[in-house]
Order: sequence, then structure tokens, then C-alpha cells
Amino acid sequence: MLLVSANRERLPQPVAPLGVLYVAAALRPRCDVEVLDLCFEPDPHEALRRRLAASCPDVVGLALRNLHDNAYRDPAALVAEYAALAEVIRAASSATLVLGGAGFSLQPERLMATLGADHGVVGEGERAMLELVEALSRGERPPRLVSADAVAGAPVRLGAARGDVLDALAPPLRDLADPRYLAFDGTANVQTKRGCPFTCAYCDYPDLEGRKVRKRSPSRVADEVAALAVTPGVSHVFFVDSVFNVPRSHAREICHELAARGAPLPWVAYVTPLGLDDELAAAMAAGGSVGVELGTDTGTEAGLLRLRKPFSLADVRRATSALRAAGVRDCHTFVLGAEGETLDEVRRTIDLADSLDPALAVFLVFTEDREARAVGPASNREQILRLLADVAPRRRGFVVPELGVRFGPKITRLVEARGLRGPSWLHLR
Ligand code: B12
Ligand code: SF4
Repeated sequence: MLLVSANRERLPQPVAPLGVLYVAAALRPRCDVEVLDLCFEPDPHEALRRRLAASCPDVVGLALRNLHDNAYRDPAALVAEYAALAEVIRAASSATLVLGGAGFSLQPERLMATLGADHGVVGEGERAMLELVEALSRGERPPRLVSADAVAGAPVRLGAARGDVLDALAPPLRDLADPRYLAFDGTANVQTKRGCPFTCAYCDYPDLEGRKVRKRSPSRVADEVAALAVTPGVSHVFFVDSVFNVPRSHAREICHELAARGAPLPWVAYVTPLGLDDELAAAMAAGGSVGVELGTDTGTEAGLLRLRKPFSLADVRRATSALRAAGVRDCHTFVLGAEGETLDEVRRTIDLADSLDPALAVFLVFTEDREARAVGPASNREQILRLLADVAPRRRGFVVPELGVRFGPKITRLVEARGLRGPSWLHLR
């Protein structure tokens, strides 16, 4: 089995393929597993051809993480890149080709058709890929699309209830990760749970991980962080949960377990302002948190309602001051151009960012068509971009990926040149 990680995006930083490493761990007891990561390869096609010739795999799993870049541009360019990789695999090998990963799971039919794969795994891959491989080795003809809850031929549906107990999963095979990720910024990724119970209008995280939250034991999470702390090259952790502090009690327990181990590593996570009070912020800081990313999204109560965000502006302000008091840096993301939003509301969002004065405020301009799982342009997009082009360069900590304001390869070069550790945004302001 050869698992190929197709992701070559290096912004805002290169991200080790944690999902691939989980799938590799699930497969290892049953087959020889190798991982080829194309992120740092100067010639990805040549690297792929060489590995296929050397390893002669029976099955190739192609991991498709991203459909968009950081400015949420049209996925066409990335899909063309993935299709070219599939072509190389087809030309150089007779292996069964299986697609998987977050990007694939959001558009399985379209990608199956474009890449001409044999099978696709929708959603989490540990159990589904194992069962698929076992069926293939028995000479059976498994369905084209499978998922963790529908391997047996039931219709595959993203977001359906999932049952895997996370504590029972084999830990990700980090020894198969390319060492260049840690060499870049020392950040290891760790997952404490899967799922998000909220229903924010544009967001597909709950579709990918389910609405039911499945948690790992806090003590196991803390043990994993403690083990990473003595792994050469690891200096920071990024908790990759959709939302770290939901449920709040789980987050608190993890923080206490980390504090009890002497806060082994500084860490960063996505959090919601909901329930993020002084007590939780202090517990997070005591457990090692040095920064959090908040999906604050918009600066008006009406906008929050339209986006079905589960918090109010008062929650945002309270969370921001709690984080400040605890010494945890805050990075707020704002999405501009949602359907129904006026230019006046856009200005009020910028005013909110001004008044919060966070470590970083990231502005994305997009609207997402949830049904089509596609991102479309906002109707007043050009006006919004003009406004941002005027305002953002003059505000410390304002980032606009689409306009390259405090974002781009220059930041990556700075991180490398200065040997900065941890997610780059921590240093950006
Ligand atoms: C944490 C995160 C980040 C962090 C990563 C930090 C770090 N050090 O790891 C940061 C903030 C840096 C980030 C950045 C970006 N991200 Co991001 N991120 C996530 C998030 C929340 C979790 C990813 C994760 O690690 N999951 C845990 C692992 C275990 O799950 P997994 O990778 O999905 O793997 C499982 C399955 O997909 C499957 N699987 C995976 N690979 C394979 C392969 C095969 C063969 C098979 C069969 C199965 C399989 O099995 C795995 C185990 O169950 C997801 C949303 C989500 N909730 O899934 C978005 C997500 C992956 N990101 C996304 C995007 C777009 C980006 C950015 C381009 C833009 C941005 N700023 O968000 C950048 C690109 C960064 C890069 N270099 O690639 C998209 C990708 C899809 C899309 N629409 O394009 C997602 C899905 C969010 C979204 N809908 O917008 N991200
Ligand atoms: S809380 Fe975050 S992850 Fe959950 S639905 Fe809302 S935006 Fe998505």
C-alpha cells in the first residue's frame, strides 16, 4: 500500500498530513504501508514515478486535502494538479487507485469522474480503507464509494453518524512523516476529538467530522503531547479539532492534564468565543496555550444571526479580554461578502476588528454555496476588496490573503530565515 499525500500548499505553513498518518496506522497491521509526501518534492511527478517503480504497490491511496488555496480561489487549478497525479499513477502502475481526504470527501463524485479512480473513501479513512483493502484482497468487488459507516454497500453520505471510538484508533504513524515539516517550524499536529455540534451557515467541518462529538480521553491527549515534547524537532503543537473548547468540560480537562504534566509544549487551537471566560482562558494558558484562532466572522449581531453563529458580539468581547488577561494571543478570522451583507456591515466588521485590536485579524472574501459545496464570489466583492486594500495595510495585524497583505511566500521565507518556531501567525504582528 502506497499512500500519497498530494498537498503541496505551503501557506500559511506546510501542514503534515495527519489524516494519512492515521490511515497508515490503521493499515499497518494488515499490509506493508509506505507514505510518499509530495509537499517538498521539487518534481512531484518524477518522485511519484520513482516510488511506484521501487515499491510496486498493489493499492495506491491518493490523499486530497485541499480544494482551495488560502484566498479560497476556484478549485479548478488544484483539481487539474490532482488529475495529473492520477494520470502518472495510471501510466506507471497497475495498482488500484483509491481517493480520500477532506477535499475529496467534499466533492467525491466530481473528483472520481475527473481523476478516473477505482474507489473513493468519503469521510474518515481508518476503518473504511482497511475494509476496502481486505475486500480487494479477498478478490471481491467493493462499491466505488465507501465510507466508515457504509462499507457494506449502503448509500455513502457525508455527515452521517459515525461510531469509531477515538481512543481505540492506532496512534498516527509520525515516523512516516517527512522530517521537513518539523524542520520548518517545529509544529506537530494533534487531534483531541472529532465533530462539531454547531450549524454555522457556510461551514462544512461538521459534515466532514459529524455533528456528534467524539472525544479522546484527556489523559491520553496529554500523554501524546508529553511524548511529542521529547521528540527531536517538536517545539509546538497545533490542536486540529474543528473547535477545541466544545465541549468546554473536555477542553478544561485536557488543560488540567497538560498543566499537571508541566505544560509540556506551547500550543495553538481553533476556539469559539462561546463559554471562553476568564476561568477557561487561564486554564488554557496554564496548559501551555500561546495562541488561539477564533472564527469571529462578522461584526454585527444581524450578521452573526445570518451566519447562524452560536455566539454574540458580547461573547466575542468577553473572550478577547479573557485571552488578553491570560496572555494567550488571539487571531480572529472574518468572512466578508456573505449573502445579504451590506457594505455598511462590512465596515462595521472592520470597526469591530479595530476595537478588538487582536494579535491578528484575517479577512477572507467569499460566499459559500453549501449545497453545491462550492465557493462563489460575493456580489459586492470588488468594493469589499477596494475597502480592504485601503484599510488593511495601515492596520497592524490585519491580514488579507487574497491581496497578499501580510501574507505570502515572503512570510514563509522569514520563518525559515529567522528559524521561527510554531505557527507563523504567532510572530506576524
Ligand atoms: C486544522 C486545520 C488547519 C490548520 C492545520 C494545522 C496543522 N498544523 O495541522 C491550518 C490553520 C494551518 C489550516 C490551513 C489550511 N486549511 Co485547513 N483545516 C484544518 C481542519 C480543521 C482539520 C484538519 C485535520 O488535521 N484533521 C484531522 C485529520 C485526522 O483528518 P483528515 O485530514 O480529514 O483525515 C481523515 C480523512 O479525511 C481521511 N483521509 C485523509 N487522507 C486520506 C487518504 C486516503 C487514501 C483515504 C482513504 C482517506 C484519507 O481519513 C483521515 C482519518 O480519519 C480541517 C477541517 C476539518 N474539520 O476537517 C480544515 C481543512 C482541511 N482546511 C482546509 C483549507 C482550505 C485550508 C487552507 C487552504 C486555508 C485555510 N486557512 O483554512 C490552509 C492550507 C494549509 C496547507 N498547508 O495545506 C479545507 C480543505 C478542503 C477545501 N475546502 O479546500 C478544510 C477541510 C476546511 C474547509 N472546509 O475549508 N487548516
Ligand atoms: S463552530 Fe466552527 S467548526 Fe463548528 S460549524 Fe461553526 S464555524 Fe464550523
